[in-house]
Amino acid sequence: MTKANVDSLDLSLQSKKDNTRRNFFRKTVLYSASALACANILRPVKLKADDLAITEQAKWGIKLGDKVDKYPYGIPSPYEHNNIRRVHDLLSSGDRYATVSMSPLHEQEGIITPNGLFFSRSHGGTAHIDPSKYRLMIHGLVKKPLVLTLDELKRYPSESKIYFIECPANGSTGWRGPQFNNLQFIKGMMSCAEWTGVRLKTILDDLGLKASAKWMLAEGSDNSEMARTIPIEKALDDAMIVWGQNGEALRPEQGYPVRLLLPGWEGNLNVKWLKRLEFSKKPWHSKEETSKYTMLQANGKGINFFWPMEVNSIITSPCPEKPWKNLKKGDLVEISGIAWSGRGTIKAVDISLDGGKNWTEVSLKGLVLPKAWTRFSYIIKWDAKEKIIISRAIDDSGHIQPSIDKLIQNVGVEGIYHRNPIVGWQVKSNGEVNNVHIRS
Ligand SMILES: Nc1nc2c(c(=O)[nH]1)N[C@H]1C(S)=C(S)[C@@H](COP(=O)(O)O)O[C@H]1N2
Ligand SMILES: [Mo]
Repeated sequence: MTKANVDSLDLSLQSKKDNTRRNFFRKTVLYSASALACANILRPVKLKADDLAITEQAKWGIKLGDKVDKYPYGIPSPYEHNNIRRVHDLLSSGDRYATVSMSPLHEQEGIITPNGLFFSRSHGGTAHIDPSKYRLMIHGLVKKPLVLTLDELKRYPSESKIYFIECPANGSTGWRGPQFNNLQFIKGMMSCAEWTGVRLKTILDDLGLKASAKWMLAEGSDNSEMARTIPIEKALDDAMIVWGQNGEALRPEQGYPVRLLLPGWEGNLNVKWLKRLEFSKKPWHSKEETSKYTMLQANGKGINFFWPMEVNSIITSPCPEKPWKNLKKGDLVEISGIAWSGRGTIKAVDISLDGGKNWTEVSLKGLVLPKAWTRFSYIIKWDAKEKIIISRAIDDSGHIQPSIDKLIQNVGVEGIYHRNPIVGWQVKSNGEVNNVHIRS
């Protein structure tokens, strides 16, 4: 086992050569955009003045609806029954306590994952903590060690920030081939939310960190007693102790009442049901950073302490669960997806319709925030021909998604963490979508 600095094994640093290639192929952008300017999204149809769906009173409008207070806590429309998290037996070894329930990315709109759909990964089941019994201990190399209740913790000034959380194993299910023909099971080990809590730096400024403190241990109080060591630089940078998730208390699956949030870093470092932060001179080498969560390289050696999630992207529409239906040649249709990077902000996303020969820079829509999901969109004119549609993201730290082959050269095939290669879908002439393994 060797230790290394985060940047010493660079999975996806953009090379000069890649830059030139990108600029060359970008020249095609203007051409394709102008070709679309004169087309319509929907073909005009003849209006039917006597369309019963419009002229007759609908059956849901004849009677009164539900009483407005029927659901003190609202529930989704019963027609949205397919928009649910899922566990796959292949990944759960028959056990629903130490596994992952994946987010339905094919149903995801925008960049905020609803709380009931946030992916849930636990090593010892979902703990339920009575908030009045909750305590957080902060000790070790601090001048004023203390134990906080939840009310006391919430007296610190709060912030709300949008960040994704991604398990480093996300993508591993598609790494060696198209094992699942399904977006949810390929990329559903991630979600994005607005988190509310206090910056860890605010607490540490208050308690007084000793100069010798170089590492922080974060420990959970659940059955797995998940513990991870975090370098002090991250603790003093953007780390947060959070109690809010999309405008309400954290969900039990996300660590109610309090979790650690380390924006952009491996999911497992975001310790849930947080009970203790200890500051020390040296790292701990907990079970999670020796037996798990090390980064296996091509030479068979593992690196421990490999933190940031790499720049990445995935097309969410179309996808195998959401094929293109009833498209006619000449129709305009939107390709949409999510890009993200644990190292910074998404700078650009390129899409190729031919498996990587030609690339076009596409638009980023809505909020473009550091360490948060970013939506991208590209409207094409459907030509009813089979395509391989893939995306690649570039972030403002200079990283670009590598091809599968380039990543294999760097890290070999055996490991399962930090797999961020360019992936995508085969879209058939009838609009059906399949997972394909694109080697180049
Ligand atoms: N206490 C504790 N914290 C934990 C875990 C756990 O099992 N126990 N799982 C970790 C892992 S492996 C991941 S990927 C993230 C998942 O966060 P989520 O369940 O909120 O999506 O939580 C991390 N924090
Ligand atoms: Mo994880």
